[in-house]
Amino acid sequence: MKKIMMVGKIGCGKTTLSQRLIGEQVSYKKTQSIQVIGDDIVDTPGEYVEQKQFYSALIVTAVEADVILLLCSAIDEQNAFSPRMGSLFSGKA
Ligand SMILES: Nc1nc2c(ncn2[C@@H]2O[C@H](COP(=O)(O)OP(=O)(O)OP(=O)(O)O)[C@@H](O)[C@H]2O)c(=O)[nH]1
Ligand SMILES: [Mg+2]
Repeated sequence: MKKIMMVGKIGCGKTTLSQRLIGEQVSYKKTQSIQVIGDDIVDTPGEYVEQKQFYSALIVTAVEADVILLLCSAIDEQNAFSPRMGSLFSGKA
């Protein structure tokens, strides 16, 4: 599997999706720091995209990932991503 990094607002479902992708039982646990789930998924806290001072942490963590998933909740009326924000990640997003 390609190395995936999850990026998105608090509670959008990054950890839940990661657990489902590796076939783990879904259990709620607030992500407080960058976590590796299974062998190939890097899960990030929603605060890292909601607070600009953490963008640099996302950018350096993305170096090891093949694909960056920018996730939005289907029921959220606003997303956290500015136009062309994916370009921060060298075309991997
Ligand atoms: N607070 C809370 N939310 C839960 C619980 N069980 C499921 N959820 C819901 O699960 C949704 C997705 O949660 P996560 O997958 O942890 O979301 P996330 O994107 O990883 O969020 P962060 O880790 O905070 O960045 C949330 O929007 C919650 O509404 C629970 O026990 N407590
Ligand atoms: Mg999480």
